[in-house]
Amino acid sequence: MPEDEDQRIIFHIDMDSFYASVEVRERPELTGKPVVIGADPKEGHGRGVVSTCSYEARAFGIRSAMPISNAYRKCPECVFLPVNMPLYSKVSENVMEILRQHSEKFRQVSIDEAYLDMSHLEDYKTAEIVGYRIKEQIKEEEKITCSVGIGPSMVIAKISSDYNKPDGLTIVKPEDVMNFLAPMPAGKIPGIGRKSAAKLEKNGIITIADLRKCDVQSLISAFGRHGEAMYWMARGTDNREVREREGRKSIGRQTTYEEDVTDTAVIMESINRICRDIHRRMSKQGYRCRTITVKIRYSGFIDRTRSKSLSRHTENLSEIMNTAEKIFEELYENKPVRSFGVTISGFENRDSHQTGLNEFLSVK
Ligand code: TTP
Ligand code: MG
Repeated sequence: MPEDEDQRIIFHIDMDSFYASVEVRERPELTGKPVVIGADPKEGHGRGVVSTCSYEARAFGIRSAMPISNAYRKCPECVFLPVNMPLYSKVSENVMEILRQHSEKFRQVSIDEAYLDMSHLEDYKTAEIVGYRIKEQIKEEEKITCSVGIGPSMVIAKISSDYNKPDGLTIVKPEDVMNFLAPMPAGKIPGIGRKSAAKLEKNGIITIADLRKCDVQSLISAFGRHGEAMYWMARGTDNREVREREGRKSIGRQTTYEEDVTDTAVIMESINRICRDIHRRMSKQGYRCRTITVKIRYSGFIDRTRSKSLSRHTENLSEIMNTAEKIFEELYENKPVRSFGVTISGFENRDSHQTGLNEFLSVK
């Protein structure tokens, strides 16, 4: 474990009722209504389950993974909508790009949640300000809310983002970790599912404070390898580092202008800056890319996206920049631009590449 373990500041960000929030954003007339996303309820005879539901629907006892027929029985007046995965994936990508701007140490863990190592902020006061800024940015750009947890390790950040949902922000400083965890049900610890929680309960272990009374050996004999992690997590200790998964599919960045922009020179400047940034991040991973995508968001949240695939992979910054400029010129409709982004994808490892004939000829 690094010596300055306690000094880390980790954020966990999780969107609130994600699929449902995106649907409500698309249909503002549903704001404040109980909305259920999942299988067709067929007036109570439908098969399949609830993917998620708005907080208003949760008040009726509806939950993720519940049979849709049950949900219908609990609240026939709910608005039932089918899952629109391409839409949620797009929103997720946009949110993740926003989060990535805040730290190089980033890890997406599901469609709607990610960790950031924000230790560079150095203190929790600044972390709080930045936490609220991230919430604002997501609300402003994607019109959905999220909950943020901030603490000295991934486990604390994760538990605290869930502590005050929806639209919450919870900070647990290192000195408060033990008290924060003590009264919580043991099942709050990641990896303690319903079965493990039941097994603990049989032995009189209900809260995390109870769990702390168990010695590490007995936890290992009862739960195997995970027993040791449980022992440490009950004390808020979790030395996992926030790292991006290998083999990511794209690297992108977008910029939102303070005021809508009509001057193409300003956008060309953004292309330059964004391409330098994503190129640097790609090189760090040891990748070359093949596809360049440009996204223009006009005022009024109208998005236009276009991609170009090169005839071969490249790690050349000017080639990426020129392609992005060309796409922009083709795509731009002379209207005020609210935000602008470039993404590169179609990666291969620099090392696995064999010199192509074109490249060979161009190296003089
Ligand atoms: P979650 O973050 O677990 O749930 P949520 O965002 O809907 O609500 P919360 O405010 O409590 O965070 O999951 C993210 C999305 O994943 C969710 O919107 C829908 C999908 N999902 C399923 O499809 N099935 C499931 O059982 C769960 C838990 C989630
Ligand atoms: Mg969520």
